[in-house]
Amino acid sequence: PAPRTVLLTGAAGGLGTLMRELLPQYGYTLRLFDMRPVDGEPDAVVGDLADRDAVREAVRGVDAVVHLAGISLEASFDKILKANIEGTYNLYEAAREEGVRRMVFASSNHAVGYTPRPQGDDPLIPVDTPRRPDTFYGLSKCFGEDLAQLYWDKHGVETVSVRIGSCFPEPTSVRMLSVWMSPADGARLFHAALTAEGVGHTVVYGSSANTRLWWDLRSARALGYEPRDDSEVFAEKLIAEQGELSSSDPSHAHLGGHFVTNPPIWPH
Ligand code: NAI
Ligand code: 15L
Repeated sequence: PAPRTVLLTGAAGGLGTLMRELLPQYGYTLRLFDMRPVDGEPDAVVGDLADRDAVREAVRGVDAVVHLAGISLEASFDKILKANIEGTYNLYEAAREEGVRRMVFASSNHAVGYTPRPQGDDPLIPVDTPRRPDTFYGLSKCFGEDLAQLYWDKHGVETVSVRIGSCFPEPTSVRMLSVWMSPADGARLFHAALTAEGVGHTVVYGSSANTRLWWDLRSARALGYEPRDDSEVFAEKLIAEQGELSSSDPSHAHLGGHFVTNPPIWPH
């Protein structure tokens, strides 16, 4: 049966706020979890992924989890270790113990951020391209994908790992013309990831059907995802303001964009 009750971790964040507005339209009842209070949601569970009892209680009785909580940008290794690596482990372990069968993991393009971006007629980047994290943050997403694979192979917990490009109401940079996922397409993709059958552990890229797309959406489409948006409607304005991406600028040479060159985390 399709999941109906879904735990949304990271519900107070940017993507969590968008998804808690959009996902109920697909018929889900959401349970919200975040270490910060969720605006206007007094029933949201305020808890830290580091608190194993709180995490276990949060997953009890849900059909599926959409896991967005964590540090969403580069940070010190110690912070990433706690929130993204140990936190994601705590969540999967709780899911296993409570019999939750379906997870959707917010991975990131920064798991493969050092991959040179396609230029000209170069082929789209496949989903099985070798991982090349561009940050400790991206490294934690590689860990999450491997953790998801382990919990499928060993425990039968299914996951769709979504390597999200940039999910914001509008693209705000020329790079985002390639990697943008509209919030509405994000909800379509999460819905497909929650309902597709037999996913085992499947990795997909998360973006809209952008004219300037850099990666291959076939594994996402195979779940039933049909993106409806294209960032190209924003292209003229953004390119007039910022210019085309320069092929010689190191911060535009890779999928991860400025995560490759910035922020400098060493020494930390
Ligand atoms: P965000 O930083 O706005 O939200 C993350 C939320 O997680 C925050 O509300 C924060 O309080 C919560 N959180 C952090 N550590 C926690 C902990 N230890 N326990 C409980 N809650 C904790 O990030 P955003 O943009 O909403 O992203 C959500 C997820 O999607 C993140 O995992 C991020 O890495 C991933 N992602 C987002 C992209 C985007 O375009 N927004 C792109 C690629 C990946
Ligand atoms: C991410 O992984 C971040 O969480 C998000 O804030 C954006 O920076 C996005 O990648 C991006 O690559 O634009």
